[in-house]
Amino acid sequence: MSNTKPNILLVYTGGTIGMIKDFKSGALKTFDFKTLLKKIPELNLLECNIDTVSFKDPIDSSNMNPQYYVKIAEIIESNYDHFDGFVVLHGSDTMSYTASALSFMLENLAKPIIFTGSQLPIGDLRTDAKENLITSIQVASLQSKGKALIKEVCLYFEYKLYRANRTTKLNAEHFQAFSSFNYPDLAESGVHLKINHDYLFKPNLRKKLRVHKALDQNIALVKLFPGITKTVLENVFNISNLKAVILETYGAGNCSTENWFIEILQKNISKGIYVINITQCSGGRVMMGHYETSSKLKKIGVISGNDLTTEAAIGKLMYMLGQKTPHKVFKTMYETSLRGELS
Ligand code: ASN
Repeated sequence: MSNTKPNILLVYTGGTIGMIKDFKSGALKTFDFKTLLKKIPELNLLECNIDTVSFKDPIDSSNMNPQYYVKIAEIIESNYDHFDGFVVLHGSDTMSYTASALSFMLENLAKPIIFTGSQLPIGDLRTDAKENLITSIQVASLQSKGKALIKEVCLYFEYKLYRANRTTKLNAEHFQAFSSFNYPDLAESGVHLKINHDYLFKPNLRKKLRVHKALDQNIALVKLFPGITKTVLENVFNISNLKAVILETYGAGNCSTENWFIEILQKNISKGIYVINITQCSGGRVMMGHYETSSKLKKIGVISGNDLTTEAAIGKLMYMLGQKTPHKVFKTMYETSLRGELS
């Protein structure tokens, strides 16, 4: 490979971007990556060297799971020193979950990992795949003084570059499918590629990349709704080996003040199960103690998820439990920003 142009590795995991219609049923299914590349001859015009690696069996991202996260992390780890940037092609449905988890798994990352995908397959006449892919590669190629400009896990979709662990998929139909409510866009693609330098993550460059592959899936996510019963909550906490529950509460972190509700939480927190409070609103944050309806949560030791997205809250939890983070520092560490995931 040439020394002057950046070297970019494309990692293909699956998703609509590389799908075709099944002849018989008409349903979309994944197809071979080599064919995908043939559909975009424009890639040869980019000012970088592109190499590719593909999952042997590409998947619809609804089948994504932490074992695949490890596979992606291992591909990045084994190619880290040979490439200047990485573009991960991924289905959009669970892209924010994977990209958020990867942001925690890759500690001291000093190169760009850009997740992208599309709403329409690359072969479709009106596809959004080409722009998403081409600009993602350009973003991953950006350099400043011979070093990567972007040093974090990002998500690029429909003209916007986001910090991955701040994103959520919001729309199943629009090309603008993602949003980052609680953190500004890192870049916008128009006639020019406008980078918001102040918002880029600045890692400690003296530290070497560490790849954490242990993720603990013994967690549950409960979205509160008016009318949720004691039986439902009790049964969630009775799951064997359960280590933590993320509660999606109302507004600024509020919930019912009924005795049974608080008692279940209190009993389980004292048994050592972590309870994390995030808001079911798309934007804004949890402020326990702001309303009477969240004061009790604060008192019994519920952990504040602040303005974490659900996707980031899950990734951070699996990562911190996988790390065997000691009980006495768990709350403080969870409430601290590790990769720019909370404000
Ligand atoms: N079902 C697809 C996936 O997530 C959706 C997409 O990529 N637009 O794999």
